[in-house]
Amino acid sequence: PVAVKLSDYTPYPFEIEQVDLRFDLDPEDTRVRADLKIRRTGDKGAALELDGEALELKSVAIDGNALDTSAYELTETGLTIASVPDEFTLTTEVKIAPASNTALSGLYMSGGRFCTQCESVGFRRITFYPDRPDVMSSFKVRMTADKETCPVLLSNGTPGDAGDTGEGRHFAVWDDPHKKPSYLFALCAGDYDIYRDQFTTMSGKVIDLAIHVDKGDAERAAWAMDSLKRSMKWDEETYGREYDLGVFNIVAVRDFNFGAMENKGLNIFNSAYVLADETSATDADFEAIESIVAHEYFHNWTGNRITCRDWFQLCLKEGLTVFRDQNFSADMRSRPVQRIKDVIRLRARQFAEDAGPLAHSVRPDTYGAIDNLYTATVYEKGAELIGMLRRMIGEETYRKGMDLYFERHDGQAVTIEDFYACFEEVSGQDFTQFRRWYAQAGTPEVKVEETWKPDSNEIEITLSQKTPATPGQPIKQPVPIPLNMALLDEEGNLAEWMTVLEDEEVTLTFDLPEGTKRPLVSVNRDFTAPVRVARSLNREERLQLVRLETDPFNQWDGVQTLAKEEILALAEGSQAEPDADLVDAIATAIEGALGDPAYAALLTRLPDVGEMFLERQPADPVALNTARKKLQKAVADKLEDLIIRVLGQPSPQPFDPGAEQAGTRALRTAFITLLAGSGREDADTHLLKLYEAAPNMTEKLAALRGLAGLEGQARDKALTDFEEAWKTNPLVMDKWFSVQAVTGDAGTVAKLASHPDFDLRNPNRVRSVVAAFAMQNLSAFHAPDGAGYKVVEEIVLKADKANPSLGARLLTAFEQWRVLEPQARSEAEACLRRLQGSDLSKNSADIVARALG
Ligand code: HT7
Ligand code: ZN
Repeated sequence: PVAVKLSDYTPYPFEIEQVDLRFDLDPEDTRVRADLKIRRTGDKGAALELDGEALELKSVAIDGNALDTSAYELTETGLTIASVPDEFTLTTEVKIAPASNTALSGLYMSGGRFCTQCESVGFRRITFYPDRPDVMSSFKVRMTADKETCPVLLSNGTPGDAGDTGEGRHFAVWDDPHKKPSYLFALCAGDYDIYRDQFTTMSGKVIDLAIHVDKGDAERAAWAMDSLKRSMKWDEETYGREYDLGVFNIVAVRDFNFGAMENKGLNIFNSAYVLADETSATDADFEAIESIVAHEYFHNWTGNRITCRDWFQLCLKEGLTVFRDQNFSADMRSRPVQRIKDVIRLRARQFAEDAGPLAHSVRPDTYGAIDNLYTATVYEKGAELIGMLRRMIGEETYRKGMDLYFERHDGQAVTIEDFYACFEEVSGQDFTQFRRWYAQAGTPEVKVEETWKPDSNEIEITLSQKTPATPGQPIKQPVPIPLNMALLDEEGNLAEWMTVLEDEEVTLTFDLPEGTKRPLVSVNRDFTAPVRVARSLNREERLQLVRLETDPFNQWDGVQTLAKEEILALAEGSQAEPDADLVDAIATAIEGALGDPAYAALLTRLPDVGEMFLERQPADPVALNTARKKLQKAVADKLEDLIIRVLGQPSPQPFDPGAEQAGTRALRTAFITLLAGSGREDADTHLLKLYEAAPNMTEKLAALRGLAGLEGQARDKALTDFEEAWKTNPLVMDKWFSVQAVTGDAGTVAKLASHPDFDLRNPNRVRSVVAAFAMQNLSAFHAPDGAGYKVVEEIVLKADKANPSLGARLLTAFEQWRVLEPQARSEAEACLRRLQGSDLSKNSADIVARALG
């Protein structure tokens, strides 16, 4: 594909002052009439260029005068009118067929209802328009639809006139007073059950809130509503941001390419992130709903009121909004636990991306396919950069900078430079060097070397940084790295400070009081910077550090590092069995943390196989998986009594999705996982009992997952029971597909793909099999015989035809192929070459070409 470049940016030469849209909705033949009030703002001779894709043009007129076909040029990608006046109204009429739109971009149908997805370039599949975020306009929408199938008609803004139009049809008008780019346009029409509530803002305005769901699902939207109200309050208290319309609507749809979409006043959600109750959703689902509802709501200010000038600036809204939602979750739950979860996600997804052929900077300067820009780097690393900014200037100055940003740029489409100018102004600091973080791909590695001088009681700490080369960026500059550090001894913290490592290397010297014993150095506490820390400590020193560490993140991370080294040693054969001292230390850390069960649960987690790919190459996923299981079994043996005791206690009742109970359940499910990996003869019968007795989905699913990894009758019984119980609930059935995909092999995936309920058109279902297998079951996906690749290839080729966005996302599972042991590597390469020779969508072709490099 032809690359789009940041350096090619030019402003649009026209202003669209007003957009009037009229929809005559029909699944096969929807008519869209657009009246655009246009004024020239740029070059006198500029032609009017409008984007348009998969549209059947019926008519085009300027100021009411129909244009002859010779007056415009119509192509596969748009409509150009060479000569237009300086001020005029353009009217176009197009025909579209929502029922045949399988790409789920533009106007499409899900579960018999109309819905839209316009970010990033879906609006051009609805009407001809300058479909770019820097063209902001006021939208008025009138839609007509069948009254029986579509009693509810929604769009952005606030509702206006509504009524019958005869012949069983009716209409509704929606008006959005806030100027917005086309990617925030939304329309939904259908028959829903509605969960309603209200929120009173800090200035006393009463907002009507409504969540629209499938028939019969209304009560399952209660948690999403509760999360929405808490998000609204949090944004007022934390950022001084008030909601700006009288209504806020959410619509849940079954077929959706992403988690959710922040359309102005009308958020559209993947139903997986709206619907939850104790019997059908896990605590992870409740947590995800809370954070995604918050994320989309927070976009109202960081994304909608102030948007991106162009798609290269995507991190401006996404990194910042992820940072905001992470802090919301930390305030709702436990800050250290939230930090650990955020870092697990960052390392699993973003560090892997940064280390492979798909590496790109947080603000890339070129892209091949826009959909492929929605990455962990833009979102998660983007959030880390805001976190570093806040740490470097302090919370108060950060808030001042945000206030200035909101005040200065409200109603505008801006850049990262505009954002940082606000922080430079309030802090007096220069962020030129810091902005390298936005331009450079790759995860910096910070090396820590210590010298202890007992004669002078001096400790010298040398910190140095290096960012590895990434595709297209062989040479890297140093970036400012804020590192929270401490010196620890038996009593606690001897000293605590933050160093910003600006240059390639810095040496810090500390004179300590006479008689001080050699202190331990704690680095990157609370994960202040998204870097990899390299230290040449031996096991003894690491064990000591875990014991004395006062920072919960670093204590957890110390255990992770020890576990990683152990798994590597076992996988490489330099050690036959797990070291008893190490297993003792892990068990002791877990036992010591039982007062905070959510944290204790995280301590039981061993690093995933994929995390080890970053540590030593070539990586052998099968050996790593076997080694990981060995260590897990040793920890399970060590904790056997505790596990049996904890699992013998009843689960907390009545169910509450809040942090406290969720923490207790997190420990219970962690122990269920350990039990499953214990190798005990009675593990399967014990798990089956737990499965049958579990009063909530969190524990039921943990037991089912444990059983799914064990052959035998208990497994079959539980899987059959689960399917029978939940076959009419698609979201729960996704879990049934997923547990088998993460524990089975290529044959399991083939079997799941031929199940009557496997639906290639439903992204959730496809992801529950293919993404679960290819991204969470690495030893099977990367099986040396290539069977994992073949089964994924077959399904992805089919999915990609209907839905390029889905196809391309699944193919990112191949991003690590170059680091694999020779057999898997050569099978992966062969598969990628076959894919390259196939008829792929533009999105997927972009991923495959970059993966092959
Ligand atoms: N801003 C939203 C992005 C999104 C999206 C992007 C590409 C294709 C489909 C999509 N659906 C939603 C989601 C968010 O970050 O809030
Ligand atoms: Zn977002």
